[in-house]
Amino acid sequence: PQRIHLADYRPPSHLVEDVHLTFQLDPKATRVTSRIRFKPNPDSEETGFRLHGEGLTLISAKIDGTRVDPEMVEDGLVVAAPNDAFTWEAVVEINPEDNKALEGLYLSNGMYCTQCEAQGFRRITYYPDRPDVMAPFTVRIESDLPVLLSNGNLKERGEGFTEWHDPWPKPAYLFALVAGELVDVHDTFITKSGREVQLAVWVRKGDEHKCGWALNSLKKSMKWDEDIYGREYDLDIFNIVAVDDFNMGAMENKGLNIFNASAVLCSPETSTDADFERIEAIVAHEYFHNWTGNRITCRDWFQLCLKEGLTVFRDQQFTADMRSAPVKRIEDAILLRARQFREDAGPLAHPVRPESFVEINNFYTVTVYEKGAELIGMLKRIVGDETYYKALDLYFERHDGDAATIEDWIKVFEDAADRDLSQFMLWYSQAGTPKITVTETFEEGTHTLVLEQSVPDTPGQADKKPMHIPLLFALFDPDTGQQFGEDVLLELTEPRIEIRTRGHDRKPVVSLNRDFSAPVIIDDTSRTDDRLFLLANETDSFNRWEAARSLTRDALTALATGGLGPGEEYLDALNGLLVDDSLDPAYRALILRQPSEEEIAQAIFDYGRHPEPLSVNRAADTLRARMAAHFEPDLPRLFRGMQVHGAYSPEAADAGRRAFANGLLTLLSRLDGGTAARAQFDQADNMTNRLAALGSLLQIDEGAEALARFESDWKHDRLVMNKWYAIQISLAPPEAAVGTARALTEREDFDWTNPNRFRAVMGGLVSNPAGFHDATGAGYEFLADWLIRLDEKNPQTAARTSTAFETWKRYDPKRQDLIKAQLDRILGTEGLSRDLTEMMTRIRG
Ligand code: DPP
Ligand code: ZN
Repeated sequence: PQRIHLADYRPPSHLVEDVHLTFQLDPKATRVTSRIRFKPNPDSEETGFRLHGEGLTLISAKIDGTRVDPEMVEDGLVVAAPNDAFTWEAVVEINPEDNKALEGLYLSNGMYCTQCEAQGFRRITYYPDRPDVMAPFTVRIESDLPVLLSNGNLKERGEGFTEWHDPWPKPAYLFALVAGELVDVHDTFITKSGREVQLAVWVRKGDEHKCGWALNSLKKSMKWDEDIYGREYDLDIFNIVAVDDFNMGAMENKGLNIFNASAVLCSPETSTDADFERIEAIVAHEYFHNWTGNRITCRDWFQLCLKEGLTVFRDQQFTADMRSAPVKRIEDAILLRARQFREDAGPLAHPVRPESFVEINNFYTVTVYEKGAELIGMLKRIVGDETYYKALDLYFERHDGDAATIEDWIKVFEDAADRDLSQFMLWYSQAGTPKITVTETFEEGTHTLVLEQSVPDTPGQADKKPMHIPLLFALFDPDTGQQFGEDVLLELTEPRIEIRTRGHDRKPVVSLNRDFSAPVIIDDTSRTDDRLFLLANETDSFNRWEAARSLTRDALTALATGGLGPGEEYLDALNGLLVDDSLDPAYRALILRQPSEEEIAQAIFDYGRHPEPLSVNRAADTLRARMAAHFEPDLPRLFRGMQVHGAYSPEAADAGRRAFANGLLTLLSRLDGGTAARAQFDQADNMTNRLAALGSLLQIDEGAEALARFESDWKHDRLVMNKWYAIQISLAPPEAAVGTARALTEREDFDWTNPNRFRAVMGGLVSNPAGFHDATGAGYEFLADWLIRLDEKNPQTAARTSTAFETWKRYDPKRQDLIKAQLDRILGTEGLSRDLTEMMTRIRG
């Protein structure tokens, strides 16, 4: 397959003035008629006229009304075209029913829908399918189905058809069409300039009661974007549609967002607090794309982080405002470290703006999204809040209607802040997580802090330059527990700096990278007593949590490698935080939450040893047991005190209490044999408490009865059953995990072409590392079998799931051999997709 390079970017040969599409919908033979007005692009040196197309049956083609006979090439067609403007007309036929890749136009449970990002539009008709070609679209849909939707405003509706017009020029990846037997739940929003917008969430009949939260989240997002960024919505309609079969979480198509049902439908009985929070954030994310993505789009797919990093940053700000900012910061850091640091440390490491790819779908990654968002946060911290919003205003003013680049983005910051940010640009081009080594010396009242930065080599990149790293830091007085002076924002630009302070009686305590100001690894050589000090005295809530986290990580790492377990002092300190009622319960829940087994495995590997997944699993179990024993005097009272009474509310306050209570329940279950968990399972009126109780029971191997009850209560609800599938695999005893997963795939309702169901099983297994890494290799073989099978139908989801193998070099030689054999087997499969071939090749290294 062909590799595409950023350096080869050339402006398109032609621009599009407008697009008319007519769809005659039919499950097996949908006709798409296009009428497109092209004109030569004055900024292009390309000659020749070429359109993308994939899997299309061309019925007829005309240029200016005269039939032409295009030459078919690998990814489309080439045809002789006039030197000035002309009209292209084509009729093609496509087969939505056979489309299980879920890209382009497909059928999901009898409903037509589309997914065009990144390159799905070329599976609908011939077109210059690249984001820098933007045009207004008019779309006519012909079908007997009752609901026929497309982008923009509804122009006309008649017997068996609708016609839509989207006046905002857009790239083809934002095109959308939906048709089916849908019902809507609707509302209105009045924009700040007084325009009324019709809002609707479209679902299958029977799901109406699960739409309210998404609709409400949409209204909050619209208001927030007006208040914080001054951005107003720009059409008369905003539609959201829930689809059962969807590769991603959701898609920001102009005026017609299409959502994975799991990212929109929710109710207290069927959804957890985490689902509510996630749905609120995804609705916001897709809505915010209207400005950062749609009005200003990407020039090419290498610039994906331009819209995704910024939009993730905006949805993180939104969640912080709707809920708790400190809790959100910690959650984001946990995710970043668990998934992005891991990506950055392995064979799939790539820059936030990649320089080449084979399949762009493989670059919708945590690096582009989450690390991309961290870069925005660092920019904001470097230039300050006021200048940040000035830069954003300038961005919208200067680039509205553009297909822009990262250079354009950085330029608005340079102009608004009047400073040179060329070193900061390295964050976009250098892959790998920077590491900062800390050394402290204390002599005759002088404290010296030495910080040295380095960026590790990553595939295809070595010998990196020093980065521009904003580090928020403070010094504490060890005697009073007070901070010396104000926070300082250090801007590290050199490979090494020294910070010297004088006149101390005793060595001060350093708190570095407060608020997780930079996505870096601090090589943490600080002593246990410094961390215990920060646990007690740090006023930055992130670093206070960080102190607890790193102590827990050390305890687990020690336990897993045959060392001593957690010290009394540490357990006492944790206990002190748990009973401290001045602390937000959500925050205490985070203090209590253990690092994942994955994180511990990585920590052991970083110390230069191969992690043994079973030992890590046992260490986690031992630590829980020790904690339960140590906290026993306070546990029952704390647990009771955190119960929420009254009607269920998904808002942060109640959700935080439930999160903490359910963390406590896990410990309590080790003391009472599951009595409290069983009672909670029976009495819960919401999914959060029900699922948490089930989890607690499964962890002590007492879950069988509850699992059966859960199934009989919810077998009619696909989304709830995905939870049932996942939890019993992820919490199975390691030796039973693969068997459980396999047995579930043999069930009647294991519809593996549904990405959510497929992920429930494969994701469940992978999140049970001691099960997945079973020493016989059974887990590897099972996953490989399913990747090969799914790849034939849905390469995108197969490729995404294959990242489970990205950590393979972390494990012992025997496991490495077993995994390598599976990688080779997959690679040797005939007809393997471009997606999975690229992933396997990169992972194998
Ligand atoms: N729908 C995906 C997202 O919003 C891709 N744009 O991130
Ligand atoms: Zn996005």
